[in-house]
Amino acid sequence: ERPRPLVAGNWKMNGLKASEKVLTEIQEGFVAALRSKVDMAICPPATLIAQLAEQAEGSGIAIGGQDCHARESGAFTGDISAEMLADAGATCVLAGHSERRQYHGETDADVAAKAQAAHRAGLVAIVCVGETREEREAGRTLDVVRTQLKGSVPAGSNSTNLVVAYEPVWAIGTGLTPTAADVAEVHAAIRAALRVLVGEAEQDKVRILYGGSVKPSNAAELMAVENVDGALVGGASLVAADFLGIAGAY
Ligand code: G2H
Repeated sequence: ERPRPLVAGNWKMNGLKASEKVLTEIQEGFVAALRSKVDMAICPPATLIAQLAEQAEGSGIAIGGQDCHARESGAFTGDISAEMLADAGATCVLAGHSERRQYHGETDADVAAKAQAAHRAGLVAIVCVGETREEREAGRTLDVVRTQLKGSVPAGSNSTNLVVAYEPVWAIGTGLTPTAADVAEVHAAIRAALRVLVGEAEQDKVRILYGGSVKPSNAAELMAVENVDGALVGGASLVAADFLGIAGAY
């Protein structure tokens, strides 16, 4: 039995108060037939979490953060803790998105600490992994993804507090996507690695999302791949019709 799919939107650094309209449209389109098949989450910028969490209440759409600090509070100017996200109404948070790894130098150990903080605050951690173009061309994809997973998934993770997102860095925002066979290979390797990380009884229930240039036109093919239990959607999650189209691919 496959886990219930999750379609999560990552708005990145996009969205103002007026973006409530996008959520309104998504809510209107998240009709019973769709709701019965997929879970949905939106990770807006932190400034919008409280507002959108209030708006989304009762709609079945979860609101999440895009990052959190490892500590609960303290002298960390500009940072936001997992507890603050939870207090604002978030129920999940991305950890180790490649843009955080790339632009903020986050290491696997940093990502594990953030995911652990998420668990401490009662949030689901969506841990992101993925290889660069150079790593893929050097044939190191599976090695890189296994190493990232091992270093980024904290102890105490299970199928209710962990989601893994595989996002090949070269596919992010580029319009390029790996072939279904490539995705199948990496997701199978992630599933196998999860055996060790969360245990035999939990590994097949952990959702493994694919992310990187997912759009309505390629969603059905990607989502049909074995061990693909949903999508992490960037650009297309900013347009309600596209995001709903992707969720409708199930
Ligand atoms: C990958 C993805 C969402 P996009 O970063 O996290 O973005 O769908 O724009 O490639």
